[in-house]
Amino acid sequence: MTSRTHPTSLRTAAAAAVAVATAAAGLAVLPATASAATDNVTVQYRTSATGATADQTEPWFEIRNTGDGTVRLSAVKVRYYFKADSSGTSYRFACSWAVKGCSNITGTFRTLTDPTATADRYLEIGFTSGAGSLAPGADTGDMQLRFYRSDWQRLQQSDDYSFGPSQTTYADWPKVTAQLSGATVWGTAPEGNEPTDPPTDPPTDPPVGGLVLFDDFNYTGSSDPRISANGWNVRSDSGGPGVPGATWAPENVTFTASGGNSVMNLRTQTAGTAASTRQTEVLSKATKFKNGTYAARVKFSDAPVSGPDGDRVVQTFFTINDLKAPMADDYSEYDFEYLPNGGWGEPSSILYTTSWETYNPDPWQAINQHSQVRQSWGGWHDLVLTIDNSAITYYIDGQLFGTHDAAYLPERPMSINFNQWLIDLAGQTSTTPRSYDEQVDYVLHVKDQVLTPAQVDATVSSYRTAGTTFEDTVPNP
Ligand SMILES: [Ca+2]
Ligand SMILES: [Ca+2]
Ligand SMILES: [Ca+2]
Repeated sequence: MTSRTHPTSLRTAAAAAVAVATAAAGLAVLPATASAATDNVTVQYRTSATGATADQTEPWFEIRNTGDGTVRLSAVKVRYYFKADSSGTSYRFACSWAVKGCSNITGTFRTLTDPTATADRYLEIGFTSGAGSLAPGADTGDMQLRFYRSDWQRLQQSDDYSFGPSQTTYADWPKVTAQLSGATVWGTAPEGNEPTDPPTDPPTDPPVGGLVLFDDFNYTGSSDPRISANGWNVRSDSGGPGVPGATWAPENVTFTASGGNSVMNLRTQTAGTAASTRQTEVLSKATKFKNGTYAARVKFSDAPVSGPDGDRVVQTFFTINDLKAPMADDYSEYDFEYLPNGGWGEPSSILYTTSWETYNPDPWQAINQHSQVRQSWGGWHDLVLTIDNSAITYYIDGQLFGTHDAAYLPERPMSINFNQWLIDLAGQTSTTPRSYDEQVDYVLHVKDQVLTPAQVDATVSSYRTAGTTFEDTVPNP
């Protein structure tokens, strides 16, 4: 890991002014005129499961670019509308085979806002950036998709809006819809259910497909060999950030149970001197995480476990890569940082989310955008960060916390990190020992997919239902 020498401090007016100036310069270099190309796609459909009832529905698609501009597949959504067997029935999506690669195709079920006689749900097909683009006239080739009841009972498809039992070879099929960057460009939705952007229909099941890191942090201790085998470093060196001369204490990373769940505890301690200051950090060994969704359930603490309060600790969840040179713009960092006792000029509790373009360590200069809320954030919180090609968005406990601009998007992959460190020793000058805990229940990353906080919860629940405490299918770049 890079030594994170820059305090994410000095969120000064000067830094903000630099950020604004950079954003304005960015706008100035955009092309003077937008492309005049017209965008359009058509959707062809066939099915190999033609029965009124079936073990699974098999909507196979080919999407063709019939416009004269290039179509990025990650901007395309296709909806297949159907009537659920009952309101309580859940479904699972799968991809059997696809020219564009099943790992690049996603499926999400949502509930229709205005149900009709033949549709109260839909399967929404999407694409990750790995699916690439369609040149004018090009198509996706075969996408052999299917979905089935979670309980594996037969499903009825004769009452489904988008089902076409006679469509045994590919042909245009307007009873599914396609959206391109949110605009409906193909097909007719069930009456009263024109697609909206973003979708207002709630997802009913976690998305399936794509590349995921999930860790429920179910380990026995900091020396459990599975921690390293699963791709984590427990930091043990010295160096920044934090009090000069402090060290990083792997033995202060422990595992305990909370509410029937294994949680990781990062304990940071001090007795008012650099030599007695022991900070904690756990970070992924791989720098392979970029666009997509990052989530963690984290317990911040407002007070020490024992000893006098007041230290300027920073409790974090963040992603980062290395600064190759001062002000190098391919630096990337996205932070949740809680300061229970203030610091960086703040008198008391404050939570920051910060998106970094770059910085210069000396003389200090920061180009970032941040959001902040001054209040206590002690206790458990659901932290979600999403990054796509247009924005960086932070949520806490399902509520939007901040949206940051495209000027701060990452240029290169990053690591995933949790740490707790001390800005300085000025918040509490006593030499009485004290320690502070930050706890982490799980971490989730879904590559190249923007999940809602509800979808994050559903995804974590599905891992727990399956008894899976760890999975990592995110490839190295
Ligand atoms: Ca049905
Ligand atoms: Ca856990
Ligand atoms: Ca950058």
